[in-house]
Amino acid sequence: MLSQINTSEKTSIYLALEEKFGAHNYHPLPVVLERGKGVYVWDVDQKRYFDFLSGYSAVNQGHCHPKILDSLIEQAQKLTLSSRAFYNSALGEYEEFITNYFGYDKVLPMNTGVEAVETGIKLCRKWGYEVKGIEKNKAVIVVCNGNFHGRTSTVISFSSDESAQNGFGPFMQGFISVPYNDIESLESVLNNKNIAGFLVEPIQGEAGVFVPDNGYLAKAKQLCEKNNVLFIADEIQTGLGRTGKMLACDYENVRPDILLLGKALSGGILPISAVLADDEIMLTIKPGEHGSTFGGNPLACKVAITALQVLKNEQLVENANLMGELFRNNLNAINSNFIKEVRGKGLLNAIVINHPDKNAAWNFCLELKENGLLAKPTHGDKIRFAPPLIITKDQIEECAAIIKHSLISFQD
Ligand code: IF1
Repeated sequence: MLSQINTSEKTSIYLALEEKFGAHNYHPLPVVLERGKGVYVWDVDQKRYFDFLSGYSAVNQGHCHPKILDSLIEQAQKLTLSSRAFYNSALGEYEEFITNYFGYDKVLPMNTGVEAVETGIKLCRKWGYEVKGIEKNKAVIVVCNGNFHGRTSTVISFSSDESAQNGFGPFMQGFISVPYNDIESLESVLNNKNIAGFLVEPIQGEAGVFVPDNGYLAKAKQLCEKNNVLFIADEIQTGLGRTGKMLACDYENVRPDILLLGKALSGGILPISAVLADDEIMLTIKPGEHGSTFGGNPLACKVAITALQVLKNEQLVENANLMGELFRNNLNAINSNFIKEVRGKGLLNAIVINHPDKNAAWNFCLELKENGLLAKPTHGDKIRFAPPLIITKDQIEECAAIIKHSLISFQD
């Protein structure tokens, strides 16, 4: 039975406000969230849901984590923004903390994930000219088909998604796209003297949680080293414990030359991103050549330190690994012909829907919503399941039961 859109009077008021006064750049599920705590969110009618999107993996630590909030509130009453025209008492402490945490010489602090991607591109190009010796304005960065790295004009220039590009040209030059998870294709382009870097998601999130073959990342890194090309890992969604390792690259012991982080770096409290690299790369950018108004603000620094401490102190990486395996086992045990595939690592998972109706995934998410679980389709027939990493065994089993129950009623 397809779920009728069932919205309360109060919900409808909020939907109408966004319809009338907001840009129509999203098509959200018809639910209006008002409060979040841990793995739960509540709508304006005080109905509780399991959040299986986690703000697109920004609330790995759970909604409104008390310790991260305390850091926010304490710093917010002291100094929120100094600008980088001056030093501030939180930035150096944060820079030392995060570079030790991930084992890099330096960090360039930014705000959104796509700003970290743009920064990584600029760093890679600068290194290409000043260290590798690439001819000026000839640097090329290799990317993968099916990538998602954000929505700025440069970044959509190398998207393979027509809807991400349509109407937004002309596009930035200097990118070559190869099939994901295809070492031969990557090798065939890397021996070009103008190649400066390879930008890759260790697992492609938006593409529908596309997990590459074991060994792909390690072989890609080896090829990059062999060809003096920088390996740039976009861990903005896969990083910070999401896949059951601190970084998804850790599954193959790959150390990126440039590491991009975002989202859960703040526990979903405010936009914080970071670019980590060693001196040979990072020091190619000189004073005044890059930055942003809020990059490295003291509020973000204190929040990020606590968000990173929470990941380790609450063993969220280990929990993501264990709960992810339990979740996939529960889903596979449902054994429904509606589920074509269950895939993922840690708590970054997705199911591929098997149904003739192109709206099946959307309608199934409406059914899940009715039954108290929020998830959203990606690219039509895939539904991503990514709860906060604090989720417990009992909650995983309760959610697997919700999915199973929803399947049965959906297919009736
Ligand atoms: C939307 C999903 C999309 C990202 C990776 C960089 C960024 C993202 C691997 C940019 C952002 C967000 C953007 C959001 C939906 C969500 C997303 F995969 F996570 F679901 F779009 F693909 N690298 N992903 O995933 O970070 O600038 O957004 O902070 O734009 O709808 P941002």
